[in-house]
Amino acid sequence: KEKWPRGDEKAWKTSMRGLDTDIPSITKSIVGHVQTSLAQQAHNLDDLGAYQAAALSVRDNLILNWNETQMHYTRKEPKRAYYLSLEFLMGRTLDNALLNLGLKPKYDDSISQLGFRLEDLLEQERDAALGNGGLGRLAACYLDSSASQELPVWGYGLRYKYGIFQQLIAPDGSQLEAPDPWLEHDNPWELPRLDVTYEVRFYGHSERLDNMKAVWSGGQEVLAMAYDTMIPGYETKSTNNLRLWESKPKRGFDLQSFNAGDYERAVESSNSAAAITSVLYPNDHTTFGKELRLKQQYFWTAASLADIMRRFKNLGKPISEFPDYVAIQLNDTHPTLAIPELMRIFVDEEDVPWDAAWQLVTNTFFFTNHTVLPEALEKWPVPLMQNLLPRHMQIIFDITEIVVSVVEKKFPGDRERLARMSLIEEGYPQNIRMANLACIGTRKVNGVAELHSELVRLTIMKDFVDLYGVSKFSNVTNGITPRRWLDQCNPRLSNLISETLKLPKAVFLKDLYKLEGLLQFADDPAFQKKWAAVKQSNKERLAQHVQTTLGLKINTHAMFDVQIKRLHEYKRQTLNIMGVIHRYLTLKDMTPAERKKVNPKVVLFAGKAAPGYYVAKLTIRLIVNVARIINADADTKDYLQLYFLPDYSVSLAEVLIPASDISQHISTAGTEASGTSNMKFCLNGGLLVGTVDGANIEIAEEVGEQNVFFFGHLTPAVEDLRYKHMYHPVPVEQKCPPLARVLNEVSAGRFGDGGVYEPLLNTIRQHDYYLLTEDFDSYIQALKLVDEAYQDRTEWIKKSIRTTAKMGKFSSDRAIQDYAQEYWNIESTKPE
Ligand code: B1N
Repeated sequence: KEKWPRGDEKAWKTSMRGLDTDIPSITKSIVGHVQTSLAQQAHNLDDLGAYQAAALSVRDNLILNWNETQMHYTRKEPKRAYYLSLEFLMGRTLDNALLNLGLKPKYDDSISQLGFRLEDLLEQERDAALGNGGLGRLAACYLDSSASQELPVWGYGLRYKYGIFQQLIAPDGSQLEAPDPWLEHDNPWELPRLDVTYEVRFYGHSERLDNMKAVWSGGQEVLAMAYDTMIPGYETKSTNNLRLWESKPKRGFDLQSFNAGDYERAVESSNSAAAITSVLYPNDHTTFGKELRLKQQYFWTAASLADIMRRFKNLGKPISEFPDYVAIQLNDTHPTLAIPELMRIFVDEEDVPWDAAWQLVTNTFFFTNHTVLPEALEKWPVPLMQNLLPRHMQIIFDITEIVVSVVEKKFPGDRERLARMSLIEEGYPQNIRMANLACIGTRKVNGVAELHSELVRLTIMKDFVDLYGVSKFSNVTNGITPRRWLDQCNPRLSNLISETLKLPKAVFLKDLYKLEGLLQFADDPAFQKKWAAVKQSNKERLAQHVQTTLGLKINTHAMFDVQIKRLHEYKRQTLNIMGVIHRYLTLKDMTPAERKKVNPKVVLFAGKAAPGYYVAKLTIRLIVNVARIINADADTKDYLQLYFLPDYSVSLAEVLIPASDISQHISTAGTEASGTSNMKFCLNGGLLVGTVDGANIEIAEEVGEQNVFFFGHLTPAVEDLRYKHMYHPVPVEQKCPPLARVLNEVSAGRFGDGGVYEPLLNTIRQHDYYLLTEDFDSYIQALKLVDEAYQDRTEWIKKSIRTTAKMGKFSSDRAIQDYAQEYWNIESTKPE
């Protein structure tokens, strides 16, 4: 063995840095970074520079903890879990890192000494927005919970040069997209790993040998380079890793072996190596079958598996022990190619016999499904796969043989069943069903809320439940990290809770069930007053933010009603805006004296639409233009205000959520797998208006139905209603006159742009696939109950307190414990 350390051991030992945890060393470290890392000086340092220096100083601390944690893992050799996600919606890091390290007050002091304000510096940071919505933010919460619970978990993803697009609103109210150059100011939170690179092959040809083996050669090779982001645990040294891959051209590009057609494509800029990780695809819940997207998926899974394999091999264990050291969670079907890729590594490179390799693979992977919407289920055309990944196509065909033989054995002669379960969907072209592959290649499959997991078993995975039995299919209800979604976004509330429960924050931030202690204070008028004051100051903070960023003046003495999420027909922002218009028309019908009795309300929307999703974009345009009319109407503007806040982001959510009185989660029953912002609002004392869908149901179970505002048809009714709409359509005028009135006002141009909204209105008038006409009446009724409940402010505050108190279940710590114990079989372990 090599001598360690090299050179003079004493020189090493006496020179090792420790953490900067006292104010003088923190100040020294920040100033040191100003001087050397930034090459700036006190006289020319602005907020951005000060942010960068502070970030670099915090980063030093993170790196020291990271080094220790990773060294500990290397020595201890625990089983590790890897979370493969094409999206990680991290948001900002500085504030979170300071809170997790427990150093926020000290940095605050130190930064003030240097003449800056920590709050201002925090605002300098750009969001890391490498995700579309809930699925990506869930991955981020899970990393926080894994590190906080000292679990050996790494994330693997892609380092997109451009994250989710920036949303602008054009003068006519429609969405415009601009690129998100988040790396422009340099990203202090990532460490480029020039020495961690792998070659990834595309195209070429695969020649079969005997023993199910093959040799894959030729084609194009690109380089994957690692960038590491430190993931600090809360109140622990444990600091995990998020490894993101960047694509780079490899020198000695083998263009020679390309056939003429491939050569053409190889020189196209969109297909060049660097293009692979250039941009996050901004579509959720739709698949396009674009080659670049498939390239992203393979590039990422191949690099991640090569890295995992290298780490495993360093252990010197026999390959048969792979699943004893490695668990891999597939975040939706996006990383499903990891299944044939690991087969390729085992069979072609490690000489493992096919059947043994299949055993190892199916004991390594776990699969989470996040949606049952048919348009979201990934399928890849066979010819595309064949051309891009010829070896994987062979392996997929060979795995298909496994499916055929087990199905044939259990259900002899049931050809229809076989056709449904096959990995290959017949057609022109044939398609590969990634969800089927993800199911048969993994040990367990889970949905993300009870109802959703049930629907997974009853619909998309039904045949597989028949085959494997129900125990392979279970549920892990999603969760959110209370560090970011309580303490960081709502420090006033976490302070109040801490003071009231006489507990250090860390106690309930690590064990969210502790919030139940608030129940005994729900009837205490002094506490209620403080509770209401926190909500009020959060409304003012939001109003201030909107005033400075958009120049709009929000009435902070109104009820705040918020819907923030991706724009999608199934999420029914249209139902909300139609409800707002209905409210406006009702107000207009009233006499001034009647209006005076109405409690003022501010309705806030935010969210992005996929750039190619016409109806969703039209919904934004309608909201913006309705807002213009309503907010300018002297009769009603004191009672109803409407805003669409552009460019929704994690950072904006952190300001919006603590300010809400109610939030809307109003998907057609059975369509929203879970939802996670519903949990965030409730944790911050906002009440929920929602359908009986996703995690709303479990929230109601916890807080009691009397504390939520449920409406709408239930899941079992949806299918029949859709059938009726298809074959026995009833005009809206007949079915739901109040909604018909709203639609007609929009059609008639009351909110401008006469005619342009017809395609949107027609989705309701014609098939009404998402059943707005069925749920509108009960929706309006629910909002009326909200108004009535809000009149009795004391009762309202009690509901709010009780809601927060019962959010224990929705901590992502609980969800991660479930994955760690029931799926990955990993244990906590920490340095020292
Ligand atoms: O995943 C979240 C859930 O809380 C939401 O209910 C669910 O809608 C969301 C294709 C998706 N499902 N599917 C996606 C994202 C990107 C993409 O390219 C699909 N996102 C969800 C967390 O479980």
